[in-house]
Amino acid sequence: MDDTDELKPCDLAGLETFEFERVLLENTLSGSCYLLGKLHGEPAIVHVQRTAVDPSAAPNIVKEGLESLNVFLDNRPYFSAHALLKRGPDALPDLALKLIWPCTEVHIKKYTAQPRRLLTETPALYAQVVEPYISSFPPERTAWVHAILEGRKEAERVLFSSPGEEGFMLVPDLKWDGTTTAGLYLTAIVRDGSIRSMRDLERRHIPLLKSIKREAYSVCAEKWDVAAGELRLFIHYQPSYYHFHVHVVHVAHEIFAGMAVGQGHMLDDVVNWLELSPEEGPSLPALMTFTYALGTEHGLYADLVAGQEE
Ligand code: G7M
Repeated sequence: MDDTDELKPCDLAGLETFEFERVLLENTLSGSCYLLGKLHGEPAIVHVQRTAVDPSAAPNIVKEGLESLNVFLDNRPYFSAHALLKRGPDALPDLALKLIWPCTEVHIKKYTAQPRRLLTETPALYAQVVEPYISSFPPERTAWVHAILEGRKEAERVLFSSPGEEGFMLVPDLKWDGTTTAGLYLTAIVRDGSIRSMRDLERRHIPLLKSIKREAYSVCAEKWDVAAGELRLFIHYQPSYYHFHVHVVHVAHEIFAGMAVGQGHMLDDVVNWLELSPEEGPSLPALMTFTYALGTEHGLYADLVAGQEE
């Protein structure tokens, strides 16, 4: 969640005072929704989602973990039922909740259902529209990144950390609650704030990108017994914040918008572009034209459309 640094000691515990305004987005696949409302007088987004079922816990749940069962379809050999889980000290959580509070207009736009359209960004359009947009990005939007890098937030969750300009940190992504290995989702955040997106990468960053890959493989093997061939390492363009980071996601993870063609770029491919870049002058990521989809409410959308038409 953005702006975690600014969280006052509110918290999810104050949710009973949440004043609901409207549903921003509904996802029938994950059975989740984003609600907009007010918390302690300030705008808030609450993401409500059913927790994933851990396959290793499922047999026991089915055998002895159910409090009640309501069969609503009986058409042998097909049966469907609603069930309630038994309470108790070992009970599994029913919901995974996330809160963005206080949230901004940018958050509201981001999580509002909206059509997506394909756009083509040439290097000229990058210089004219995207670069100024990135430069004007308020520093508060990445306060949570600095809080992680400086060890003020999420310190107990850090999986790997290396110091210096060429260092980075590996942490579980906000989206992963750690329940299932198939949902494994980590983020590698680089320390060098001058790399704002994939477009800023140069040949000299190859060792950094390779060490992200190496450490991600090693952490996932040691901690979750997940092999290199089970991991998809990729970069978003456009990302939602401009401090360079790499997504590390289990190959069995449900496909989501950020994995769509155009939006996600394999880390290995990006390393290869850098290896093929000229020794002098701009690197391939700076010279390439990218085609990707953007939500029509995205801060870049209108200017990119206008720029394309010129
Ligand atoms: O590449 P893109 O900018 O789209 O992805 C950003 C990633 O950062 C997403 O996968 C978010 O879930 C993740 N993320 C965002 N925030 C605000 C946090 C946070 O506070 N902590 C962690 N660990 N991950 C975050």
